[in-house]
Amino acid sequence: MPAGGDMIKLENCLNKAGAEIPLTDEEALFILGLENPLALSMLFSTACALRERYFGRKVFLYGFLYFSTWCRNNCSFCGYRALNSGLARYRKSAAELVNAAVGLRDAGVHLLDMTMGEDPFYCTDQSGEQRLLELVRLIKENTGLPLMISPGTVSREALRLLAEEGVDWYACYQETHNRSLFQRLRPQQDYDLRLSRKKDARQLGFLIEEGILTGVGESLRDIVHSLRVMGELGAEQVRVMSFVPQANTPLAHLPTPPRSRELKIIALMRLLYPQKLIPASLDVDGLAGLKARLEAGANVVTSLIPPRSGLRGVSNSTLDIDEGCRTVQSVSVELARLGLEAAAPEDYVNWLARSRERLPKTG
Ligand code: SAM
Ligand code: MD0
Ligand code: SF4
Repeated sequence: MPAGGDMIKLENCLNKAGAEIPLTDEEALFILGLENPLALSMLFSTACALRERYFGRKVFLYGFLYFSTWCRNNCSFCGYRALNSGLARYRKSAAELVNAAVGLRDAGVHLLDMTMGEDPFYCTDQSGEQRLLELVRLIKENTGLPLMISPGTVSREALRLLAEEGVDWYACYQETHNRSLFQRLRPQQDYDLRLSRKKDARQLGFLIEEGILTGVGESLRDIVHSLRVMGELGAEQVRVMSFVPQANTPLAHLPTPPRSRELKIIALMRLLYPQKLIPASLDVDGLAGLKARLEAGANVVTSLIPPRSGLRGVSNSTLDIDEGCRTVQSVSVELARLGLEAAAPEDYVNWLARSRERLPKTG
C-alpha cells in the first residue's frame, strides 16, 4: 500500500487527467516514479478510460515492411548499424515486397509502414530518390492502403516528393531529446537536422510520428521533456520502445529495462494526449507483450509481419514472425480476449481525414 499522501496525490493527478486538465512536469515525474501495483493499476485504468473516450474499443493495426536492412549510420543501439559486419542483410525485390504488402492488406491491416535503414541505394541523390518513389508508387497502386514512411533523415526534397506521391505519415524517432544522450545514441548525426525534418514533413502535409527509446540512460526528467517536445511538434502518433540489446553493437551489454518503465510511459502519454495514436509494438516482446501495452493505454498494434516472407523487425527482429504470431489473425484473438477489436478499414481512413483537416494550413 503506498503512503496515504501519495495515494491522494495520485488520485488528484488521475482526476485531473480524466478531466483533461494538463498535468505539471512534477506530476508527470511522480507518475513515472510509481511502483506500487495498486497505484499502477489505477494509472492504467485511467489511461484506458481516456483511450475509450476517443477510440471506443477499436484498435488500429499496422503492417511492417522493413524493405532494406542496409544502413550508412552507426547508431550505438541498433543491429543494422553500418559497422555490424556480422549480419546478413537484404534489400527486398519489388515483387517480394508487393507480395507481402498485398498479403497484409488482404489480412486486414489498416496501414503499411515502409521502413529502411538509411540506405543510399533508395534515397540520397536523384536516382536514389527515384527508387524509393518507385517502390512507394508500386505499393500504393497494388494495395490502395494508407502509407507511413520511415526512411530516417532524408532530404526535404525527398520528403516533398513522397508527400506528392500521397504518403500519409513520416515516422522518425529522435530516441531522446537530451542532446548529449542523442549524440551517444546517434553518433555523427545532427540532432537539429533530424528534428527539423519532422517540422518540414509537417509543413509538407504529412502526419508525423515521434518516438523515444527507454532504458538507454535517460532520466525521468528527460522522458517528461521528450513527451513535451512530442506535443509541441504536433505529432499525431507518439511511441516509446524498450531498448533491446543487439549483438555486435556498442550497447550489446546494456540490459533491457524492466517493462514497467515502458508501460508507465505509454500510460503517461495517454494521460497527456488522450487523442493521439500510441503504438503497442510487437517488435519488443512479441504477441506475449501485447496485453500489457494495450492495458496501459496503447491503441495501435505495430510491426505485423507476414510469416516466412524473410522480412525482419528491428528490436526483436525475428521473434514470433515465422510462427505466425505477428499476424492479423493472432492479434485479433488477443484483442477479443481483452474486449477490444480491430477497427474497420473505413474507421482508419476517416480518422486520417479528420486529422488531416486539423493540420495547420500552409502555402
Ligand atoms: N533507419 C530509420 C531510422 O533510424 O529512423 C528507420 C528504421 S529504425 C531501425 C526504427 C527505430 O527502431 C529506431 O528509431 C529505434 O527507435 C528502433 N530501434 C532500433 N534498434 C533498437 C533496439 N535495439 N531496441 C529497441 N528499439 C530499437
Ligand atoms: C515497430 N519495429 O513498429 C517497428 C518500427 C518504424 N516506423 C517502426 C520501430 O515496432
Ligand atoms: Fe540505421 Fe535506423 Fe538503425 Fe540508426 S536506427 S543504425 S539509422 S537502421
